[in-house]
Amino acid sequence: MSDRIIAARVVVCSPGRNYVTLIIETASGLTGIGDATLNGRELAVASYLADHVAPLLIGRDPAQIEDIWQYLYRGAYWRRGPVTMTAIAGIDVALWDIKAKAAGMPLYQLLGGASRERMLCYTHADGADIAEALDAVAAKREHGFRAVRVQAGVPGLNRIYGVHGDGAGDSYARPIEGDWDTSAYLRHTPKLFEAARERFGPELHLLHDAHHRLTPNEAAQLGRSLEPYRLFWVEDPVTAEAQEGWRRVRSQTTVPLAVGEVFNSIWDAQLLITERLVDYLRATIVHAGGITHVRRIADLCALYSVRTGFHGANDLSPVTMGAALHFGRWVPNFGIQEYAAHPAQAEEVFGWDWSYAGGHLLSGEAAGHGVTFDEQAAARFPYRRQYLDVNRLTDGTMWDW
Ligand code: GCO
Ligand code: MG
Repeated sequence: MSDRIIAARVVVCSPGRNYVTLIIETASGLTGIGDATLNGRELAVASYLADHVAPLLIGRDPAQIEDIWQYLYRGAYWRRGPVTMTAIAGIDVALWDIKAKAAGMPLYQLLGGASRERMLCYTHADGADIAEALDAVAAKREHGFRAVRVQAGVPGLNRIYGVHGDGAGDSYARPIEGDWDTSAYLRHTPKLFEAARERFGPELHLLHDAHHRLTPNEAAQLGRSLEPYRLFWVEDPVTAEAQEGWRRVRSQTTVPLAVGEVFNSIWDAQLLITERLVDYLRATIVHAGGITHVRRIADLCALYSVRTGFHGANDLSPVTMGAALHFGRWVPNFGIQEYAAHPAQAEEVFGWDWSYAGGHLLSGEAAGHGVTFDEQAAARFPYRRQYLDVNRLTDGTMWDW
């Protein structure tokens, strides 16, 4: 006999940072939890869900995940975009959670079973200068990390991505403005990785995030200058919109390339995948339509030897990490998972059975995705408006953050 959705509630809370959570309840007593957090635009998604979409779910069979997904995507005239696709993802993950709980299985079993026991992960190390950044890398190595993303301050620039916060923590009244100078960055970054290889030897995986700031030709220069240091990847060297620009980057450098944390659909990635212009796809479950859609992206990637490297900053809630680790446990073309610890207060609101050990992440064995949400605890952490940084060139011109 089929079950029925009887409630779909959105809760926005801020245990150390803002999270949007969707709770779906069924007539048979099952509860599914989904993450619908879009950093800096949380209430837009909350409204999309609560005001427009949640009423459409009531009375539906929660087992019909594919039809509900198609109804919300294909059925909507105004589709795609971060707000829509994050809202759909929240619903999709809650429904997969319910389906796995109904089956009494951890989610990875429903997806097709384990392809691996543990998922390689990378974390962040940064510093105001090269020495400080390398000390931060050393500290991460002490914790067992085998892959570390390294960002260092650039002489002459006051505040840049990844060094002075990830842009989400202190911008309450107005976005904080960073500054940027591409030539200074291109001069400095090879020195950082030369020093890192010298200090840590050949085995540690080193990653770097250029955060969408370069032209394709500048990205090609960066890639070539980093080739001697054998990076695991360079992330987002150019803006996501510069799709054909990736052809130039790819043809000029062999540095492995990663992209996709701002992608919302398979259409954003189609050219990059099918022309083999990138090595790792970072589209995430929460911002690209949930498990149902990211599975399609990963399958397309598999045809072109592109691997997953999912976004895992801490503005994606523990629910997304739980779902991503079940996905990573299954997906044959897994590459690496980003991992940045959540704020301590998040543990008062969310409970999870995934864990970190020795440079890897492990998915749990509880039925569903293994992440719980305590609505009463969430009420102790009310939403607070918060912005991502913005970025200007040193002459004041607005630039990509
Ligand atoms: C990363 C990302 C993040 C994003 C942030 C935006 O590689 O982890 O670039 O730091 O900027 O998640 O909300
Ligand atoms: Mg990034």
